[in-house]
Amino acid sequence: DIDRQWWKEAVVYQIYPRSFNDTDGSGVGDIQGIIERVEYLDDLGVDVVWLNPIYESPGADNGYDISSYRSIDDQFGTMADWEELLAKLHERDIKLIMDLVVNHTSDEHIWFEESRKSTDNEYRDYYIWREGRQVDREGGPHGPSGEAPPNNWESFFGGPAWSYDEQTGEWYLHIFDSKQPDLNWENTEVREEIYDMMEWWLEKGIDGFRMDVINLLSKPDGLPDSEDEDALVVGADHFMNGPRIHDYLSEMHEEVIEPYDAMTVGEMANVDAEQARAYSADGMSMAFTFDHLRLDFGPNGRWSHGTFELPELKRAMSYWQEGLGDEGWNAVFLGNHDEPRILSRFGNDGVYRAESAKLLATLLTTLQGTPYIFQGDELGMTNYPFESLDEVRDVDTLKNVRIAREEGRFADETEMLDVVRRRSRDNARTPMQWSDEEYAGFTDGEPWIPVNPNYEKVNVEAERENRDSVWNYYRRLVDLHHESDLLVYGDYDLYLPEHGELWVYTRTLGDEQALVALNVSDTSTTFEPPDVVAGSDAELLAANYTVDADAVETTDLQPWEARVYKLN
Ligand code: TEU
Repeated sequence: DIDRQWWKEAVVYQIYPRSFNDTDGSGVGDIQGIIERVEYLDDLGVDVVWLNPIYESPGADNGYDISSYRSIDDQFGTMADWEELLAKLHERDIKLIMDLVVNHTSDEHIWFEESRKSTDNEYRDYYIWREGRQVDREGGPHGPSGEAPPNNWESFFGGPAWSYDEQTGEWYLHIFDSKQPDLNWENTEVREEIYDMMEWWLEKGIDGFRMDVINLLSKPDGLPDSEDEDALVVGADHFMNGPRIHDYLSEMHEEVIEPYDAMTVGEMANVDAEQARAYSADGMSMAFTFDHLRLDFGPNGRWSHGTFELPELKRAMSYWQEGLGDEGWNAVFLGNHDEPRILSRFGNDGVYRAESAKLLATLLTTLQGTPYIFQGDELGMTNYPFESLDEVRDVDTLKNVRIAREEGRFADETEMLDVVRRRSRDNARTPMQWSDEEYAGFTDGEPWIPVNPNYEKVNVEAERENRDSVWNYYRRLVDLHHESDLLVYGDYDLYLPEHGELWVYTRTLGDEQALVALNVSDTSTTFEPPDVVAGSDAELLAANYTVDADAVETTDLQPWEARVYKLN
């Protein structure tokens, strides 16, 4: 009675093309660079590649500001290159999913260029335009005669979610950068344009979409002010999971996704399990949720640092493991191109770099759900040691830091740099480390963003030669995940929820059972198996230390030790 789906059994590898592999010396990764590494992906054993945006874009937000949905940006190559990539991936049975960014376009998209021309332009209603408010507000952006933005919503990247446009004297909504105006999903023509575009890509042979900020599409009538000034971003209470979101997504699913048996993974900040089940009922294959990536936010939210204990992380992730039941499916991930490196955030990127990277690999591949590996995590890449803002490229970091400074939210520059080192999205965006050659073998030119200085030690070439490397461990765990219905479909049960160092769970499918024991700490810790499994005969399926065990017994687990037992 297993509800089998190809995407439930897959392991996904996320490629950030700008930082993956450069073949033309421009310093920016390109599609030919990915083609050159298809064999690498096959060796690692992944089944699906998710490509971050490579569409034509002025690059205000590294491609999340699209000016033409059906073109490849010159800096990455041509449509012919892209077609070659798709063919080469498919030859090796690797599927391809593309990033779908349809909450907003670039302000340089022809629709917006038309839309801003006049209030009666045929594209006016493709975006969200409003008159300003006639209140005199001190500070902040002002239209003519002291006018204020239409409501109090904020942009994710800092400042108001509205910009004034002189041409017509009105304001347009942008939940992200001012160069990313929000599309008006109320407009049927907008929806049809987007569905046509999606179908066009599916016809070209892609296997699905990763859907950018997909639960932001529906904005409520009247665009009311937010009452929740403490929200992740002001306005989120209105524009996340908005009133017609399920109409749009089920319509999208029926019109374009279903006929192709495509997979979809929605990026969904601020959903609970009940809402996620509703998205699943719309046809969404799975969702990225973020509870576990908020635990280290500080008193000033994302741009400040806070600490958390292991039980909180277990609680956040176990909530999702248990919460979807048969009505949804998890996307298991610990990081992506917007987040710090998983090893620096959840592991120990110093003395226990290799051990903790392997522990995280174990977690990713043995929780219930489809595992996502972000490029470089399979090497144990770490955060970048930023020494100054000159090394930062990311619009999100630069803008938020500027505003936090203006508002005096950092005690001093040391605290500012500390937060940047922990939080900047650029931590994930430094070039992939292929070898110990100059610029880590990423480019023959000058890379668009600095290379992490640890590349001489942490790189693909060195790790592939070493049997005990993080890379080889990932490869084995990817295989293990593939071989085992138990690890894909088995139920998750958590033990010792309040234990401060150990994360212990079983996976159960019919009469098969696996036990995972992780010591998420820098110290050796005694593991006393829960009664239900204590003493069972067992086979060790995976371990990141050299150990012998043929039964589940009380034992000391070394720092960051991970064991996966199959119970007999
Ligand atoms: O991200 C949405 C988003 O909410 C994050 O940028 C968020 O600010 C950050 O993850 C905080 O944890 C998506 C894309 O992944 C991101 O790269 C884009 O910048 C953004 O949408 C706009 O398209």
